[in-house]
Amino acid sequence: GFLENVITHPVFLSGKCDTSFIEKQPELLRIVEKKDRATKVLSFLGEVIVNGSPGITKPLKSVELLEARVPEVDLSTPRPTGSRDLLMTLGADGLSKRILEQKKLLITDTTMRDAHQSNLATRVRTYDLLKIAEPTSYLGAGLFSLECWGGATFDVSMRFLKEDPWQRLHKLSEAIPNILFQMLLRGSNAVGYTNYPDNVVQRFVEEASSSGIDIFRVFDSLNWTKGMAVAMEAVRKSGKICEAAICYTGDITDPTRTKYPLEYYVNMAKELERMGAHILAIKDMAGLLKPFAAYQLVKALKENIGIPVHLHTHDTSSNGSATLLMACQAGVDIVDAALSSLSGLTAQPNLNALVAALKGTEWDTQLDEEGLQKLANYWETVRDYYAPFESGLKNGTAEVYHHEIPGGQYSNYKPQVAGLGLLDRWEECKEMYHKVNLLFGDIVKVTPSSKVVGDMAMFLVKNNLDVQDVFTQGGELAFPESVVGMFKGMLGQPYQGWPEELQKIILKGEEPITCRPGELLEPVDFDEERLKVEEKVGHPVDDKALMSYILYPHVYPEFDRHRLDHSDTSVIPTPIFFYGLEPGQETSIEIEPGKTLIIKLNAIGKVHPDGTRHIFFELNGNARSVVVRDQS
Ligand code: 3PY
Ligand code: ZN
Repeated sequence: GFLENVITHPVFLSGKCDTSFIEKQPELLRIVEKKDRATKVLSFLGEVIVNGSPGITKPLKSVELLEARVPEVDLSTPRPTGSRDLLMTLGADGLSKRILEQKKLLITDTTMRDAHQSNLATRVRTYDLLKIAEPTSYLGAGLFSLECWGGATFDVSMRFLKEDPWQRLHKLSEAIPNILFQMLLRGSNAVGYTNYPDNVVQRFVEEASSSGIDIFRVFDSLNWTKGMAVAMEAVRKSGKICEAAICYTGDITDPTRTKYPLEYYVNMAKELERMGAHILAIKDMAGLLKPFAAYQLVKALKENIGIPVHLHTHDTSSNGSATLLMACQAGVDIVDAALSSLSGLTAQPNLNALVAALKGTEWDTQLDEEGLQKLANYWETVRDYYAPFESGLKNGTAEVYHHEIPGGQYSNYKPQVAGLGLLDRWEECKEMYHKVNLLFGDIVKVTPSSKVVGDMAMFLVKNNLDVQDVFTQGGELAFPESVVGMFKGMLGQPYQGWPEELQKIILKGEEPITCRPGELLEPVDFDEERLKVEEKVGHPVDDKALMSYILYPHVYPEFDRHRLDHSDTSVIPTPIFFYGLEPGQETSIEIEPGKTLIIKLNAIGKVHPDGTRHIFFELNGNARSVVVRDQS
């Protein structure tokens, strides 16, 4: 090892050296690096083998999972040109016009973001994304865009997967240079759950843009356009495509739901067009846009605005495909769908089926059906790795029209409910979500406002309260922090304002704000924050890591700690990462291009009196062991 290298080194043996000795002998350090990384990986694997993965109560056996077959593409043939090449030549305005000129339906593939956010609790790892990236750039070259970043992926990748979201984006964009990359940006909430100062939102957009994002879908969780302006301007300034979203809620075809009629959406769309949107998105985050409503809405939007319309829905009810087809008939320009094996349920409708349905029609997508099937086959096998994160839904449910829980929240809400020990009252928690929405005045529910509704619903169920009790016992109740913040105005203003009596009860005398929260927040001093984080983690950080820290000041240092302790574990194959190895099982881990560790688990030692175990490995043929504390 390193020590051996040092004490046997001639300079060291001569005694003519001080501490600069090591610095002057770079080869010694290289050995440290190499040996260290293997040890770090082994310590991580030992941890997983003994104590399992956090949050996985029913682990699978990695040895029983199949290796996903990566479709073969002839990499010696030139990569087909795609939508990104078009953006390069036409610019954002030119591309927006070009979209309007074509008849075929354009498709965004959400497999790499919303589909797994909705169906697999956002857990899909960079490892699995990268393996299919290059084939996607060939077989999916006709896609309008790949939604592959933003939303909850930023947080979850660091918090639970212990990997760097910026590195994911960078590597994906290297492998897929020809298709537009799309991200979901929560307006002033960026990729977080709270309002950030304007200069943070601006800097975030700059970093994301220079890291490979081409289309920013910007929304506000209360449809408050004032809360979108800073992000939209930043996107326009970056030269990328500003796609502004109207979030759809309620039901325009139900005469009893009067708060959000068709005109409400048309007016908002016109305003977003005036604010500089290149594309208008209908963000139907819960899948509430029924097929005939979709026809009406798209038709009205196409008649009233001059920019392309991009429809995003969720298939929670299982009416999703019908909604897309009706939108198509009404003249929608682009729709979101997910590769079949990750589609449906709370995620997007089935992309492969949609392409087949439109074949030979005037909207024919001209996509490569066979190629897309190969991509879907890959994801079918990969999905099995993530079985513990499935939502448990086995079929679509029209109940979503009642509870209105967004697709991306559904697979999170259930584990949260379980975490509070309320799983036996799951039905009640869904019903309470509905009641809380009405209590709050029937608001737009999407991250983070949807999380606030969920927090309040769980709070009431947990404390055996009903919504009426808020009015009679409100004074004594310690409402969740997120609820107080929202009623204070920290997520912006809802359409027609907050219910006044309720707002008074929740704020307990505190005055709400009605201005843009970003105006009140001090701009972040990036140099100061950098000093803070560098002191915390003990090493220099780059601009992207600094941004991760500013957005997630508690999560980032923990993630950084993991990387120091265990090295970059995103290179570990997913079944091994989550479920470890069985005695006798072998795996290979490419820690960097051309550098592979062959690791075999030989045996798991007995528990020592101090609660630790020895885990015996073979690393590239040599016996190695690590000591792990058994937490059981
Ligand atoms: C997110 O903000 O992550 C969403 O997917 C909202 O629909
Ligand atoms: Zn969505």
